[in-house]
Amino acid sequence: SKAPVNVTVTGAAGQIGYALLFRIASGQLLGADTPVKLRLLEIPQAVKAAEGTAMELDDCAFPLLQGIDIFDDAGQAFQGANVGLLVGARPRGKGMERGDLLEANGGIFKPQGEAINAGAADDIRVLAVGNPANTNALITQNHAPDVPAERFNAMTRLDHNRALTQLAKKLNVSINDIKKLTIWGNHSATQYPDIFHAEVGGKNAAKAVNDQAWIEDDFIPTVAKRGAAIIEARGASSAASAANAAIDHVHDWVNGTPEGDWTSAAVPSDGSYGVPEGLISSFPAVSRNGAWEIVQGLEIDEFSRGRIDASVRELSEERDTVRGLGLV
Ligand code: NAX
Repeated sequence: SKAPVNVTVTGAAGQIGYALLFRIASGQLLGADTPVKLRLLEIPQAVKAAEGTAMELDDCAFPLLQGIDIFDDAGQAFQGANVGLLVGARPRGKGMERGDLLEANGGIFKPQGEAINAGAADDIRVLAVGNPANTNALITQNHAPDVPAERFNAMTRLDHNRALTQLAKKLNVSINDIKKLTIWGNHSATQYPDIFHAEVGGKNAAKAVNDQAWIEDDFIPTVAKRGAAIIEARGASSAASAANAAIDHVHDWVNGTPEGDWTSAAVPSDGSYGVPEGLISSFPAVSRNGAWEIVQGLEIDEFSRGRIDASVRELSEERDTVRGLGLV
């Protein structure tokens, strides 16, 4: 039988953590034939809550779950980690400027990068979920120089999944009929959900929609502001859907994406589509042999160019800010 995979989850006692851990332990992250060991990282005040979640995990008697360890020290939590899900982050407080937010998160993601560099397994794959996810991934990557840069991703899969459903509803088709949708840029309000290369039942999705006003005034803002709409409705931010997207992202990264389709993942740019090299930006991506490849050769029209550039500009500004803080 297969050796267990060590999965480190930060922010394990938070609401995404609660939605995520049971799915990892049941085999949905890596597949039904892969045993897992969970390594949970929390701040000291939340260790007790993480212990409570671990008790419930025990009570599920998951056949694939081979162990749970809980830590309040990043160095220990990332020892031997094969997968790191970086969920715990500092939320934006009242009156906090973007620079303050990036600095506070630097205090979390810099030591986690160092811990990954020092102790993670050679095949470590890291997904930043905690916001600002793209730049948190960049900070982590910069403090793990011995790990290949492409092993650091940020999550835009929730945005991708949100966009799939909005488009499916508009066209009154099944999710399964839609292929090749793309989220470009930053996981923020500037993100660009692109249906100009998407296909529905093999035909171009934008042509099937045939309504530029819907794309600009309805679809794009609905997807980009969905997080706020969830908070407004639920009184709490997206949790189960965010956990689901993290599962989808890592599952596809490890096991590959289906032929004839792609997904969206924020990966280090190689300069494709004019995105400055090194920025962790969302692209159309396929996964082959355990690694992401940015889909090449898409024609970008003027409308899409403007949207991509605006989101990438924001990512560049975030990078400049964390550079100024000495974090990258
Ligand atoms: P919660 O506040 O419920 O949980 C966060 C947990 O992280 C807390 O238990 C906290 O104690 C822990 N934590 C804080 N600092 C830590 C550290 N240094 N090491 C380990 N743990 C630490 O937030 P939750 O709703 O679970 O959201 C977590 C993050 O996901 C937030 O940053 C949120 O903005 C982000 N999201 C990202 C999404 C995406 O699509 N990329 C969507 C959902 C979500 O908004």
